[in-house]
Amino acid sequence: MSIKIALAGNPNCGKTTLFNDLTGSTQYVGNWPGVTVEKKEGRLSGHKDVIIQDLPGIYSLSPYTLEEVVSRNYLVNEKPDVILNIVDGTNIERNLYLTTQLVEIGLPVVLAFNMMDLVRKNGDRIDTEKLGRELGCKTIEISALHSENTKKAAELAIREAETFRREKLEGKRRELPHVFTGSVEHALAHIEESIQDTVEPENLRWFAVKLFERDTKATDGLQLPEGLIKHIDLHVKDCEKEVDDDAESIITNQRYTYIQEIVADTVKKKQSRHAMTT
Ligand code: GDP
Ligand code: MG
Ligand code: K
Repeated sequence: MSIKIALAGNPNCGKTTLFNDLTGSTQYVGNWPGVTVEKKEGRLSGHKDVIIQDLPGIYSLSPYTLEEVVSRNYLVNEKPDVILNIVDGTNIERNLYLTTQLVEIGLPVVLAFNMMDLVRKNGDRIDTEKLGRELGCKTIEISALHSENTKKAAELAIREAETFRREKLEGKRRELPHVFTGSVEHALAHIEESIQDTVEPENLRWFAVKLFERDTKATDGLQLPEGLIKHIDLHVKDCEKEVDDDAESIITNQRYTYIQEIVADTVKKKQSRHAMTT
């Protein structure tokens, strides 16, 4: 059975280094259809049935840059078997913003905490297992530059893809992290309910958040009836009134707040910036 692993992460998180390490000389380089964004694909060394798909480096899955749109269209429409999300261990807080979006898509996500050689050198501590439990992902610590645990990361992704496939057949649904506050969750629950006949159960959260944000690029393909879109918008407007902010900012701000909370609980920097400047 063939498996497709998509590599996703921020710019400079070490994606190319990992991709080269995993695929060796079996790379194919082209462009994504219709755009001059580089597309790189390769075969996992030693596994002829496993394809590694490199995605453009991105900070978010918002609709503003070509790279973001290419990445999310690929993940949502082509549906790789698993996402291997490379997280720069020296820059956790910024990197996890993308992670909170990736887990909503409804594909299994494995978190590879990269640059662990630097993290250790700096004397910082990251409870990667706890972060994984919080975000609902399997985790591994790697150093792509030193080929440390890279093969294991790919193998973990393969196992996750197989587990997810089995669970889907059994009709199991995975729990998502609790990112948003009550009034947002309330609106999202209503939206999910109103589109449950249109999208696959595991993709409900992704489309509900996109509809909440009025991200039409992501939701036009659903071809929802006009009346339903108006109905959804009433829930969004209620929430905007209650939180006193616009929908897109609400989602963005609550992601940041959530990440700050889980990072405060799991990442201990040896030297805080304050300690260094005083
Ligand atoms: P990309 O933008 O995500 O493709 O990142 P690159 O693979 O180009 O890596 C960015 C920089 O980080 C390069 O200078 C790499 O050599 C370096 N790098 C990647 N992985 C590691 C790692 O595990 N440890 C260290 N110390 N440097 C790394
Ligand atoms: Mg690169
Ligand atoms: K092209």
